[in-house]
Amino acid sequence: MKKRLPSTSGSGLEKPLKPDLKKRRLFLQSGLAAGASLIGVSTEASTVPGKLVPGWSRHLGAGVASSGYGIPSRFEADVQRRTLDWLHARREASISFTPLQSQQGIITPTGLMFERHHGGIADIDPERHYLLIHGLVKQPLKLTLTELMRFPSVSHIHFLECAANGVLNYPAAQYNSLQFTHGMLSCCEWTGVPLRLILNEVGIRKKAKWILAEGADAAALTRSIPIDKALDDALIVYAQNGEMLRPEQGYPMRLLLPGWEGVTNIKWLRRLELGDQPWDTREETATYTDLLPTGKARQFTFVMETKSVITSPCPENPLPGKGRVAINGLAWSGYGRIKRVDVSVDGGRNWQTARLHGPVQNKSLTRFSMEWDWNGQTALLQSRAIDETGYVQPTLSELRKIRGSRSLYHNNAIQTWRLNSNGEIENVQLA
Ligand SMILES: Nc1nc2c(c(=O)[nH]1)N[C@H]1C(S)=C(S)[C@@H](COP(=O)(O)O)O[C@H]1N2
Ligand SMILES: [Mo]
Repeated sequence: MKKRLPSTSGSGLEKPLKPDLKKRRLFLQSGLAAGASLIGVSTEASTVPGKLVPGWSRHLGAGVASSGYGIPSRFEADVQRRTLDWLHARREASISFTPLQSQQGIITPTGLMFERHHGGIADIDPERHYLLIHGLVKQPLKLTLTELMRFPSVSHIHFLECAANGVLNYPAAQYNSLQFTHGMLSCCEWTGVPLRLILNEVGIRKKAKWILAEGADAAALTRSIPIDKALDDALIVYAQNGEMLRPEQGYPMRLLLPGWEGVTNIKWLRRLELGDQPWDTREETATYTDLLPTGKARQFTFVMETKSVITSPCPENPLPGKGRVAINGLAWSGYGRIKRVDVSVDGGRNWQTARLHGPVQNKSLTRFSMEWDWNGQTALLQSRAIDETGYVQPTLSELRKIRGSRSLYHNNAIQTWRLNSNGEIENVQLA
């Protein structure tokens, strides 16, 4: 089988080798040393009975957390959103990536959600913000946050994925890092008001077929949304994971279109205008369209199609040694629920059905796992998701055949991790 190794050819990018792994090792060493000197006992001290008892079991701990808002253990300080110096590192356009390699379960901690801003983070005073709903409506409406919160609300778990997630793997692999290949993805519990209820309130005129959604940030980001989605499962959310939205996620209100490309989920939402046709805004013409080999571009490719990835092992999570290991991963689909995930350890020749960890939710991340006896030899690990509509996650070569090499967005191809005999994982692409 021909394999193509991670390549930087033609991209002009440098490929840092497992940056997270190196950092994590360094951190663990220094963290241990600092901890040991602080409590004044040998590093052999542990909580196992019969061994030297460590300081944390012999002395009173600190009282309640010193700050009113808790933070993770200092030994987890390496779990961070990360950015790339060359990739939109400016306020005009910035991106940070979710550390999926450290995510336990389906909920992304709020402070670790990837960010994508086209004009920086708007710092909005909710007292001075309102949402205007106008255009082809019977009665235009202005809604403050307080007024929005008077509507009946729902809480749903949904993933959010940037259409550009996977761009660092297309057409060629560039990074040995799950965080950078798949980290424009997050999943949380969103609380807000079904847009349908608000549209009922204003009264939709017959000719209305599209809605223009506009943000209050410096980019005034706008996208045209078909009215069917607005009446289906669209939400105006004001909270995530049990607290009000973070500024970087669109405080005080954002549009949430479950399963649809991140850019349509307008943050800092200030305006919804109903019209009879799309507006062809910048973010749906110059960008967020997919240029095909024929020279034609696909427009309004809203749905984030079925995808999965093995999160452990991965470049940041090497295997400690041969023997029985757990292969863990995440699967999701913008079409609905995940039905099945298959795992291969031989580059897609043979597949085994993985176990899904329920409850399997609609347009949400879903965990899967498979136990495997690793004999210590090189292996090609892959996962393939299938959703309830029967959609099967494509291989990279299937995707390349249709999309060619100029299309940037919507890379939902099967990921291949090469497991080397030393337990380390490399990002590879099969020919
Ligand atoms: N107003 C506004 N909305 C926006 C953006 C923006 O820059 N401005 N970025 C979009 C893009 S491209 C994505 S992928 C998601 C990212 O959401 P997050 O930052 O909460 O992860 O928000 C979308 N909504
Ligand atoms: Mo995006």
